[in-house]
Amino acid sequence: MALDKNLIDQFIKVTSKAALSSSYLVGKKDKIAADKAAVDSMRSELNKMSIQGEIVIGEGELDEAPMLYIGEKVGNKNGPELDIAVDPLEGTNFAANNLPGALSVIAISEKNNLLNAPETYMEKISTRVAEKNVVDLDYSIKKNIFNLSEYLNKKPENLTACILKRPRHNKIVTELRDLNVKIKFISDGDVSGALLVTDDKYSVDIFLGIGGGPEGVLAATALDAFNCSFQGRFLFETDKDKKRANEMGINDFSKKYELDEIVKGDSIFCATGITNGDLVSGIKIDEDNFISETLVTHKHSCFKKVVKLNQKIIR
Ligand code: VTB
Repeated sequence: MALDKNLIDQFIKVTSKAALSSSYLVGKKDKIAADKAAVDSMRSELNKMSIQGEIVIGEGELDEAPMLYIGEKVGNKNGPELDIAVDPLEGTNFAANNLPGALSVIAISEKNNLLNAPETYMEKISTRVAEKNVVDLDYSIKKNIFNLSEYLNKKPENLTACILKRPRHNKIVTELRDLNVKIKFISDGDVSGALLVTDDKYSVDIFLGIGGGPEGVLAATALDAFNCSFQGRFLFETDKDKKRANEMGINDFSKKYELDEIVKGDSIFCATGITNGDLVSGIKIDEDNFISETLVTHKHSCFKKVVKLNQKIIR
C-alpha cells in the first residue's frame, strides 16, 4: 500500500501554516512563544485533516507537553491510519534570535512504519554513500574518514564534516582536525545538518555526532528518499528513559538503527522555512500574501514547493 499523493499538499499546508504562525515571533527573543505558535497551528491543522494519525515523535511526553505529545491522536478520525513525527519549530534559538535555519518539520508514514521512540539523545551519522560498510557508527572516526576518502576519491583534507558545536563533541572534533578534515559547525538545527550530505552544493561529505533523537528520525525519513546513508543509536541515560523506551517496544538500549529500521515503506517529509536557511527560504511577504517554501521528499523524489498563504497581513 502507498500513501495517497493528495496527502503531500495537505502536509505542505500543515508545515507552511505552522511556519507562518511562528514567523510572527521571529526575533522576539522568546523561544517558548515561537515554539508554542508553531505547535498550536500544527495541531489545529492536523485535526482538520481526514486522517487517523498518531504522533510517534513529538514534543515530548504527555506530562511535559500538553500538545503534540507522543501518543496523541490527531485528525478527524476518518481516513488513513498514519504515524506522524513532528518538530513544529526546529531551531527555536534560530527563530527567537532571527537567525538562519528555523524550520517547521513533519514526517509521516503508514501506521507502524515509523520508529516510535521517547525523546532522548541520539548518536548519528549520515553520508552521501548508500553502500553499507563504508561509514558506520561502530567504526572509529579514522576508519570512517579513510573509507569515505577512498570511496569518494577525495583526500581527507578535502572532506567536510558537519557537526553540532557542543563540548560533548570535543574528542570527535580533535580527531577530525588531526585527520585534516574540514569542519562545518552548526549551532543548532541538526535535521538540516544531516541533510547537507544530500547535495554537492552544500559541500558536506559526512554529518556526525550526538543530537536530538526526534531530529534523527525526521532526518532519516528525508534521507530515505535520497541515495544516502543514515544510522542512529539512542542514548538512554536515565532509568525513566529506559523504562519509557521499554514500554514503546525497545529492549536493546544500545541498538544501532539502520535507515530501513527507522522508516519503512512509503513516507512523506515536509520542512518549511521560517527563516532563510541552507535548505529552504523563510516566510516572505509578497504584495498582500505570505509565501512559504517547503522541501518535500516522497519515495525517491525531492522537490521544493512554494505556496501562497491566504492570511490577513498584520502591518
Ligand atoms: C539538536 C538540534 C536542535 O537540539 O538536536 C539539539 O537539532 C540537541 O540538543 O535544533 P542540545 O541542544 O541539548 O545539544 C536543538 O539544538 C534544539 O532542539
